[in-house]
Amino acid sequence: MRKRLSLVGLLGAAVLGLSVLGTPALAEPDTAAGQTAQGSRLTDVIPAPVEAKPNANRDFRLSPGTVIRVQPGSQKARQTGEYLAALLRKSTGYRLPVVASHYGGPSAISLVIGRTDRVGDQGYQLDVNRSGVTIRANTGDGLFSGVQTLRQLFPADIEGGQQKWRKWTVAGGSIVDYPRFAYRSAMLDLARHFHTLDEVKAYVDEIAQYKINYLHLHLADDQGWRIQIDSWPKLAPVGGGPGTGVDGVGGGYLSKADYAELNAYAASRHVTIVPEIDMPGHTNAAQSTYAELNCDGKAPPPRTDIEVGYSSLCIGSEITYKFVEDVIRELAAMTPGPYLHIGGDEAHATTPEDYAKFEARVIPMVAKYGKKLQGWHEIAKVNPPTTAVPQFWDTDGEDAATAAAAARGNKVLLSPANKSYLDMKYDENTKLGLKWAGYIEVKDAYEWNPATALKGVGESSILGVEAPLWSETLRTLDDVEFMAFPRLTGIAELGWSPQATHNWENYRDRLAKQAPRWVHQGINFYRSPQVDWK
Ligand code: IFG
Repeated sequence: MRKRLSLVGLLGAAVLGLSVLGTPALAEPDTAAGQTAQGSRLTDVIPAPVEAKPNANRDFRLSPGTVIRVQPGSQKARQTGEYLAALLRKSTGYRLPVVASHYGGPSAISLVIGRTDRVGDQGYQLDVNRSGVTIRANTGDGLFSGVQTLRQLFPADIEGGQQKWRKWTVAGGSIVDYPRFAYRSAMLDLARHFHTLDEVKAYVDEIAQYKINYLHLHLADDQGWRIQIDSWPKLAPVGGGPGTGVDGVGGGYLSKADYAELNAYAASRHVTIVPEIDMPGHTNAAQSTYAELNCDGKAPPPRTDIEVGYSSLCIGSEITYKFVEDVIRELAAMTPGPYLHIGGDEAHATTPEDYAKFEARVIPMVAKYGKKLQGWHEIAKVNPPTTAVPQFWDTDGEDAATAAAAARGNKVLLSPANKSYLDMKYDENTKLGLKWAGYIEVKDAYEWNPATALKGVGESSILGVEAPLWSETLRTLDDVEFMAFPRLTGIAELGWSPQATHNWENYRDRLAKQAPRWVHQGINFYRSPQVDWK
């Protein structure tokens, strides 16, 4: 991943070179209880843990002899152990071997998957003592979440790419933690502008540190088709060819091999990919590639503008359903995750009757190929199966069809555009982004409650939250990061932490302390004037 060799890092390496003979103790100023110098307190973590009990008498200092201990026979624990070791070795220079053993010795970080009360299948318990750290969870996902928390308990320097010579102290105490909502998601639009496999992998790493566990990829739209489909072989190379994308500069697509690699990489970060093929609207890239997909048999020209709502598959034509089924079949076969998103938004060029006819034929295809269905909340109008997930994206906090679906038992994914759309400008000075849903500053993205965001859809009907990032105005990973950070961390906290912990003043202090980490990671975040950045 991208690392910027900082001057500090180079100086640090020079000091290290001088100090091979000994390790003179670095004085570390005394600090408030539970706050190690430049380290962070248990209560600084984002998302805020359910329960954090600092204990200043139990600080742990990593040493060159520390081991990372995993219980014998657990491949999941070992994978997370290796992930943690890689994170810590870079900046400490310590060997930190991952050992499978029942006992860690005098200085160990122990990762254990075993019966752990109170934390469910995504939570963890974390205990810091003088002799080491223990993270316990019921599952690999929970263990990985615990490691993301531990990562934040080390000084921010831990995120540096070069060895730095200093004390690596973790504040003592214990945490019991588990998520409010099981589904916490980001969305990246590859259709308006193609983001490369490496850029998406970098984004996976960035969102995983805040316990986001799903990444929705918008893979097809009017301007571009971004995933290889063998049975319609021109879709990707033509629909995603050079010059496709807004302003004609967003060309590219994921081959099946790329997509497999991305899913595997995301899985190693405990992030599940949810692919979206938007239909029956937002389909110009497919229809400009295959003339037979148009009612008049004529292929419209490719589009590089940002207008929406003008395209529609040909609802009355049989070849449309062969096309859709071929795409769903191939996409389901290459997607390890349980969900397929079939879009359904802004079908302004499709009559309501035709929309209902289309969805009635297409919705069953998703289950036929073994997946659970997601769609923008417009699909709620056609009474989809109660296993389908409408994704709410409007701005007025109300949609009768979605509320009716929730009453029938559908779980709703919340992404209200005026709170969670990361492509909205921060304010009138933001160069990137759009503003149709209003400006969204850091506080706006944080100060809302999913349980009261949508009329008639209460806590028990909410699957989780998502922060979509549309790419009409984005060109680089720096652009993605500028719009995503810091607002994405607020959505991550809304998805994970108890509502009782939501407090803007407390959050903005914790957010400020993330900045040195983002600088080390090379994340191009927006320095909002609402936060006193460290
Ligand atoms: N709405 C469109 C998106 C995108 C967005 C940009 C949805 C579901 C505006 N549909 O959001 O395609 O253009 O903010």
